[in-house]
Amino acid sequence: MEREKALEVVKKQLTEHRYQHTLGVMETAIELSERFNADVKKAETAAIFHDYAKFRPKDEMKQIIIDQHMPSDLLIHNTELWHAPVGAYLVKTEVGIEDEEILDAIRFHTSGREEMTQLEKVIFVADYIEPGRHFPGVEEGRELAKQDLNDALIYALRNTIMFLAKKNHAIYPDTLRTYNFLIFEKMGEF
Ligand code: DGI
Ligand code: FE
Ligand code: FE
Repeated sequence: MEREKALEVVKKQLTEHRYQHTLGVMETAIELSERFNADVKKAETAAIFHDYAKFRPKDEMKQIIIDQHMPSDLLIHNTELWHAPVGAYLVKTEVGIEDEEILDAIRFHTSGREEMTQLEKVIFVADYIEPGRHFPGVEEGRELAKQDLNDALIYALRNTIMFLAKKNHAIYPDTLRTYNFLIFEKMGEF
């Protein structure tokens, strides 16, 4: 889908603030794809649609998780996790995007997963470091992403895990699995 058309479609689903975030993720994802050899066009499309389901009513998302046999452990965890897999489903059924690599990048953009593709990593990191993000540590994430995509990803995961743990929130198992996988993989490098 052409960029202008895709942006027009997603804009209707988002607040102005979330739309500006989406533009930031798009620009960052294109940059990272060029730097780390992911498919630039797929990254653009995945970035544009990554938060497509962000403002769907919780009961609609819950029903989709149940009906589409998505992992049921999602239902006991933070509802903020739901828009990623539900977004992949809706982007396929409502927008008509069929490319499974793009849909997986949307599906795993919040939790991550073991053995992420380059495209999935690019979207995850771009979501974390886009220019509109302002939180302590974001600048270090941006610096790491200039050199090493895995290091930026580990950093984003570690910060998210620590942020949730400090607030006494549960950590979704896939988030921890992603972190552990990357750490073991990195240890294997030495
Ligand atoms: O949709 P965005 O705000 O752009 O970013 P996102 O898709 O990464 O969602 C971030 C939210 O998801 C944030 O409020 C924390 C929450 N979250 C991410 N990972 C986990 C999580 N919540 C729990 N409980 N466990 C997680 O592992
Ligand atoms: Fe998101
Ligand atoms: Fe986002």
